[in-house]
Amino acid sequence: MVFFHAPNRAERVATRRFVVLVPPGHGHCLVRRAKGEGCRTVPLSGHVGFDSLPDQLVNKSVNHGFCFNILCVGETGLGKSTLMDTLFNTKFEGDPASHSQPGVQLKSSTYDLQESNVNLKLTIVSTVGFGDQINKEDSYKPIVEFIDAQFEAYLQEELKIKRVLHNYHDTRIHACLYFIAPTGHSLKSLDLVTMKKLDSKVNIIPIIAKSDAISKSELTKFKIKITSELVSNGVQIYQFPTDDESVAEINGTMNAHLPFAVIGSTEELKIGNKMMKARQYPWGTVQVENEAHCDFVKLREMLIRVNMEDLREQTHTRHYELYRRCKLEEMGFKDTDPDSKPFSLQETYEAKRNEFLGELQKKEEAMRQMFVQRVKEKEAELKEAEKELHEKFDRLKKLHQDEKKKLEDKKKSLDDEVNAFKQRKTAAELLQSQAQQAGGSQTLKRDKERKNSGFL
Ligand SMILES: Nc1nc2c(ncn2[C@@H]2O[C@H](COP(=O)(O)OP(=O)(O)OP(=O)(O)O)[C@@H](O)[C@H]2O)c(=O)[nH]1
Ligand SMILES: [Mg+2]
Repeated sequence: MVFFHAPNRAERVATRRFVVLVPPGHGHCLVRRAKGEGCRTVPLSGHVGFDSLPDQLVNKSVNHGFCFNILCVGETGLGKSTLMDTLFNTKFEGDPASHSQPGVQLKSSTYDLQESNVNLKLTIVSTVGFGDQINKEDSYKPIVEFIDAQFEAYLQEELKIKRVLHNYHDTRIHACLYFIAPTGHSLKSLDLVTMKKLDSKVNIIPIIAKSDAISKSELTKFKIKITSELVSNGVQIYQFPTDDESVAEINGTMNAHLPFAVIGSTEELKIGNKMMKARQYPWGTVQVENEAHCDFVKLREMLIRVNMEDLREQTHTRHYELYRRCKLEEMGFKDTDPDSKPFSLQETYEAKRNEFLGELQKKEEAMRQMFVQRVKEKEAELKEAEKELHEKFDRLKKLHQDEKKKLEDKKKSLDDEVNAFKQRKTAAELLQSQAQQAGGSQTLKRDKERKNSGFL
């Protein structure tokens, strides 16, 4: 059975102060005023009834219900799901992740829980694939982005004209349980880098997971080593508050036990004549809720039973406030102007609008200049190309003319040669025909002479 502490921390503080002001058995109230404030102390002569204010506050909160969001950051298989099941005494769904995820992801599940008449909307967000990549440089990024996304969603709701914050499902992370592997050596650089990136955004509670894997003496040294590494690297972990005197002592003691060494198990074993959550080994049994065996009870006490409200409050007043401030400053909102006068929303809006319009104009001008410059460059390029083309054309024209002249000269000389040849040919033919004629008359003469000599 899980017990939620109602009233919350603020209400407890309010109630305590009230008790101081109204001595039991007195029908009237001593109304005090703080020094320097301009109000008078007046006695009441009868019961008025505003002493029920804390009760009204508690009733309202109980009727409305509570929400609590836990982020479990830790390597695959370190016992995140088992610890959540053990802490809340139930079985949440959740399949084991594989070790072959290409990157880190976050898985979120929301559950409605009820204990006595208190309703709790619990969201458990777990890392999937954390520590499984060869290059772990960016492993923290999806976690930071997830936390910021929840802050951003809340801020957007706050900035709406019609906002419904009382009904809003607040998904901002209230507690980050950081699971440290039970190596017994020291923190891994992945742990240090991730915690350092998260410490200004979320309440980090470091825990040594599967602490049944470390011996008692090793565990003491391991805790000291982890604490000194966190300090030397400037990692701010969540400190249980000691300003509320009703819990100051227990919280102070518990701060010295951090990081809690936890063991998770949903298995119930009979020990003596009682059923207890435990893990059974060949050599014996380790009891989850036995403070001599591990710090599970301390964690449950601190996280759920004593400081749940402080974790919620710190998330809103410290981490969300920081996110909101940075975001609003980024958007140009300021509380005071350069003369330390309050800045009105209207002025801020107008200043931002003018700044935006100025920037827009500058950008437009720059773009216009760039356009003109580009056109000029293109024009020059085209002119250069045109000039080159003209030169090329002239060159080709000249070349063509030269070629043409050469060809004409060649043709003329060929024509001359042809004519000369023709003349030579005609002369040769004439000579040949003359020779043939001369040869023919001689043959005739010889035939005649032969004939004449034959008759003789
Ligand atoms: N020895 C030991 N084993 C544990 C402890 N807590 C869980 N386991 C075992 O470790 C294994 C993984 O536990 P899970 O709770 O699934 O771990 P997980 O971190 O949720 O794993 P993923 O979601 O897959 O990253 C299971 O076999 C659990 O029984 C523990 O405190 N000590
Ligand atoms: Mg799991």
